[in-house]
Amino acid sequence: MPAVVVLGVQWGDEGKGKATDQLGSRIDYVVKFNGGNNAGHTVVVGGEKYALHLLPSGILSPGVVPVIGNGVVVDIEVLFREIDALEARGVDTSRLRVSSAAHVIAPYNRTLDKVTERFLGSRRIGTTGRGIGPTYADKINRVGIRVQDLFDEGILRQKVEGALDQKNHLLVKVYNRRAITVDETVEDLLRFSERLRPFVGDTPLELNRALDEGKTLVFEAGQATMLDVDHGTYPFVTSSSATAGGACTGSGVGPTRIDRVVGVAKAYTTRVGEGPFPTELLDEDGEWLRTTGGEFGTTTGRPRRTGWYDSVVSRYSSRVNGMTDIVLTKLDVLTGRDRIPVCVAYDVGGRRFDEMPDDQSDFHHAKPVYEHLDGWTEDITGCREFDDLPAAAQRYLLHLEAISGTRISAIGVGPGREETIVRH
Ligand code: 2SA
Ligand code: GDP
Ligand code: MG
Repeated sequence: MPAVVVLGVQWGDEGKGKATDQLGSRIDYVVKFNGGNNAGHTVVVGGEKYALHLLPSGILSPGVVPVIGNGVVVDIEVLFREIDALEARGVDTSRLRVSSAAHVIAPYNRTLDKVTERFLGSRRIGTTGRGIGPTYADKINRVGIRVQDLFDEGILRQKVEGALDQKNHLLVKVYNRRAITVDETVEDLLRFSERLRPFVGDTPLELNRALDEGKTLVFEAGQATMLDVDHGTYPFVTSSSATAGGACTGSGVGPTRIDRVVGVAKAYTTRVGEGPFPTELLDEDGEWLRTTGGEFGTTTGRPRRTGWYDSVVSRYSSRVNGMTDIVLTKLDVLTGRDRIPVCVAYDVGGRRFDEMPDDQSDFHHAKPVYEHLDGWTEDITGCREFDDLPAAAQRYLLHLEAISGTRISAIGVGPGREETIVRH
């Protein structure tokens, strides 16, 4: 498996960090290709818990080269905070590579993210407030700052001036804030540039050469399919391509070189932030899932919204990503339920939708059509083979596999690296 994409099937936090980390012993490079420090991956190694935001999960495996690809937006201060915290715990971060073409989150974009959300009021997206959306907007608007600009103060100054022309108008006239100066911004952006320099390089070239040499690459998505700017529940999405195509544009590796696309899905569903969520549970079952599953944001600590498994979402995700495998995580969380509902279709005002409605209003009004499967009470965290699982858990998995559009090749039965059942 020379090149594998690992991505989220639902609305994020499916356990992509753990899924990538697990492949660790067999891989040479882990490439982050979208998003920034809005992401939060929790990986548990030998009982030690690591929360990663900007760094790819591969940083925890000795010998793996972690790469921040051109599609990522980088908050340089956060990057070094994360590096320092890991170094303090004995993790070697010296192998990190950062694309010279990645965009940098400027301080004014963090400010704009927060004030825009406040301004939107009830129409807010529920962003992480890290400046992600405004930085991608600058990229598309061609007024972004790239990593390579940090090594030429003259060019950086020019670009910041150009960007601030627009921002200050917005900040002062619309949001009633003080204007931001070019000097303070340039000073802020240059603070870590010398420290950053040794990590920076032509990562598309390095990755393609690594593939030529037969190395194994994992492309690790931030966020998830339903938060993808094209394929997600727009406008309640993040501003990057979290789907399989993003792995190519965000890394400079062509689609013909990708061998497998692994979708990570929870055995139920969660969502952070605003936006439609058909299987959401606003009752005690939802609270039970949140408490039992520990569903609180890795980055912001926000409680995650919870609901039952939605196979309409999984089939949609299977399609738009060309998924070859599903890793189904957190099956252990469902232990102890008498019956487990699984959404197989939607009802929209009396019309049945077996597939994702392409009209946003229909999706906003979608009510889940459930099938009810038998639950199990046995502790499954010690299971390492499919056959070790109780019969009802096996039936639950086989049913999910039949309705999700892709084979389930691994199953998570606990947060630890080893708490996994591998089928294929
Ligand atoms: P943004 O900040 O512009 O990317 O926010 C836009 C939407 O994308 C959602 N989003 C996320 N959803 C789930 N997990 C994310 N990462 C953190 C985690 C979240 C946290 O791993 O737990 O700690 O709160 C993530 N990042 C962005 C966000 O909620 C908005 O709906
Ligand atoms: P990511 O953003 O997709 O990497 O996911 P997060 O790390 O934000 O959230 C997933 C959470 O589930 C983390 O706390 C993981 O440690 C935990 N986790 C992953 N797989 C399993 C599993 O199979 N069982 C249990 N109980 N927890 C898991
Ligand atoms: Mg997460």
